[in-house]
Amino acid sequence: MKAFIPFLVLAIAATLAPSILAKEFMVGDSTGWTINYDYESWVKGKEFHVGDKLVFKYPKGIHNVIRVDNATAYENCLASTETETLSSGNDVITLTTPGKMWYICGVSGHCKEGEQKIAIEVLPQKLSSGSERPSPSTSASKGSSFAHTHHHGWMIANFGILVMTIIV
Ligand SMILES: *[C@@H]1O[C@H](CO)[C@@H](O)[C@H](O)[C@H]1NC(C)=O
Ligand SMILES: [Cu+2]
Repeated sequence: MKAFIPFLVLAIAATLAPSILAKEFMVGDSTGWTINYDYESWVKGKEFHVGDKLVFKYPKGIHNVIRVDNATAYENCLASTETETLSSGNDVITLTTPGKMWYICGVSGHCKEGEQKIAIEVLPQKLSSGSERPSPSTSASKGSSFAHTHHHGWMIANFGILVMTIIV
């Protein structure tokens, strides 16, 4: 009976496939968020979907992350005064809406001379791959609800595994 447990775990994981598709992108990979790095190339070939996360990692106090409103502001490194500045050194941004997104470092000169800026295109939420079931929640457009599904899914999975362990 114990031999079936891995299969049960797999079966549970498969039913949860849509909720574990969300990806976390470390901006700049091991280099992180800094000046004189080619973020344009880093973005190339990557697909960003609603529900995915961008992680900006840098020594706290050295850089920051500010969202800018449009391509013009991005080109000219103009941060909107209304957007919040992230400065924890480990800033996680969950992509919640499809469309273009622009982020820059607000430290003087870093965006303009240091090219510390990133522009991405966010695609709609990825739901179907790896699952043949019709998706009941295709209309979900908010990344936040996605994050909840994610957590819930794992709680259910853990509970399922616990129950199976007790039964066996
Ligand atoms: C672009 O964003 C800037 C900065 O927030 C703003 O001042 C400007 O009006 C915006 N331009 C367009 C075309 O929306
Ligand atoms: Cu900076």
